[in-house]
Amino acid sequence: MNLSATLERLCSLSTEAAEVVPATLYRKHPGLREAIGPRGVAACRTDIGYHIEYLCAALVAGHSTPFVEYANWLSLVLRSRQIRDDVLGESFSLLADFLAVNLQTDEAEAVAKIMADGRASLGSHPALPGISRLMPETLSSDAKSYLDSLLADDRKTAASSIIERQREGSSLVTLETRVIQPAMYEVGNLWQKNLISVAQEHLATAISQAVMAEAFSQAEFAEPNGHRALFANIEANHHALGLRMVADAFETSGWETRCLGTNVPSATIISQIDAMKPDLIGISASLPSQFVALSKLIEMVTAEFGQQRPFIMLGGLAINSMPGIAEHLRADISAADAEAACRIAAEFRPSKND
Ligand code: B12
Repeated sequence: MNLSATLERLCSLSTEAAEVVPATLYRKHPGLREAIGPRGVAACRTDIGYHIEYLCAALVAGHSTPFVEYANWLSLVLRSRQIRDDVLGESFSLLADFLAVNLQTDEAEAVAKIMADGRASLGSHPALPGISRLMPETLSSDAKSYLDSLLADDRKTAASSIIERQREGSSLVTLETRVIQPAMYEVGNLWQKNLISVAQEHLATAISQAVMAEAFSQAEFAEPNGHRALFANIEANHHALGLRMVADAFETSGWETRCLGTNVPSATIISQIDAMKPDLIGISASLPSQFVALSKLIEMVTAEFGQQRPFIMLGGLAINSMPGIAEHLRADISAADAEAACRIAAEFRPSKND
C-alpha cells in the first residue's frame, strides 16, 4: 500500500461519504433525522469527515489507537447528546462498506480493521486517556477559582488572581501551566459533557488570552542565551493557548522567539525558517487528525534544509495522547508542557554544537 496515495484517495472520498453514510443511517433508523434536528444532521455530516481524518491519522501512526481514542471521545460527546453507541458503531460499519467499494482491496481491508477496532472498543476505553494521564485528580484551589472566574465571564477577577500570584513570586510559566492550563482542560471536559456551550469555551479562551498577555507584560526575563526558536501550530490546529505558553516559556528563559500562532500553512513555516534561521522549531498539534500534515511538514523541512535543518520539537494534546508518535513522525524531541519543553530544549541544545 502506498501511504501517500491512500491518504489522498481517502480525503478525496470525504465529501461523498458525508452524503452517502448519513443517508443510509437515516434509512435504517427511521426517526433519527427528526430526533437530532437540523444541527444534528449537519454535525453527522461533519463527523463522517472526522471519521476519515482519524482513519488517516491511524494509518500514519501505523496502529488503530488514534481512531480508537477518537471513537471513545466521540461516544462521550454523542451520549451526552442522547445518541447511543450502537448508532455510532453503525456509522463506522457503513463507512467501511462505502470505502470497500471505493478503495483498493488492501486499503479497504486496512481501514476496515481500524474501524472494527474502534467499534469493538466503544464503551470499554477511557475517553482521552492521554489527557487523563496529564490531568491532576482534582484542580488546585487556584485553578478552581480561576475556572470559576472564566465560567462567570469575570475577566477582572481572573486577571487579578494571576497577577497577584505573580507579585508573590510565581513565574509566568508556572502560572500558565499550573493554573490556566488545568482550568482550560476542565473547560474542555465540561464542553464534552454538554455542560457548557461552545460560546463559553470561546469566552474562556478569550479571557485567558487577555490574562496571559497582561501577565507577560509583568514577567521577568533571563539574559539572552543567543538561541532562536520559531513556533507555529500545524495547519488546521486552531488551539492558540498551548503554543503561546511554550513560546512564553522560551522567551522568558532567554531565547529569541517568534510565534506564528494558529493554523499556519507548512509553506509559511518553511519560509520563516529560511528567514529566521532558528535553532529549533516547535510545532503544536491538538488532534491526531493533524498527524498527516505534521508528517508532511517534517518531510518538507528535511528536504529543504537537509543537515542544516533546525531541531524539530513537537507538542500539544495529540502528541501527549500518543506516546512514541513524535519519534515515529521523525521529530527530534517532544515535550508534554511548556515547562518541560524549555528544560528539554536546554538539555538538547549543547549536543547540536558537537
Ligand atoms: C478552547 C478550546 C477550543 C477553542 C480554541 C480557541 C483558541 N483560539 O485557542 C475552539 C473553540 C476553536 C476549539 C475548537 C475545537 N476543539 Co477544542 N478545545 C479547547 C479546550 C477547551 C482548551 C484548549 C486549551 O487552551 N488548552 C490549554 C492549553 C494550555 O493546553 P495544551 O494545548 O495541551 O498545551 C500544553 C501542552 O499540550 C504543550 N504544548 C502545546 N503545544 C505545544 C507545542 C510544542 C512544540 C511543545 C513542546 C509543547 C506544546 O504545552 C502547552 C502548555 O503547557 C480544549 C480542552 C483541552 N483539554 O485542552 C478543547 C479540545 C482540545 N478541543 C477538542 C475538539 C474536539 C475541538 C473541535 C474538533 C470541536 C470543538 N468545538 O471543541 C475543534 C477543532 C479545532 C481545530 N481543528 O483545531 C477536544 C480534542 C479531543 C481529542 N480528540 O483529542 C478537546 C480536548 C475538548 C474535549 N475535551 O473534547 N477548541
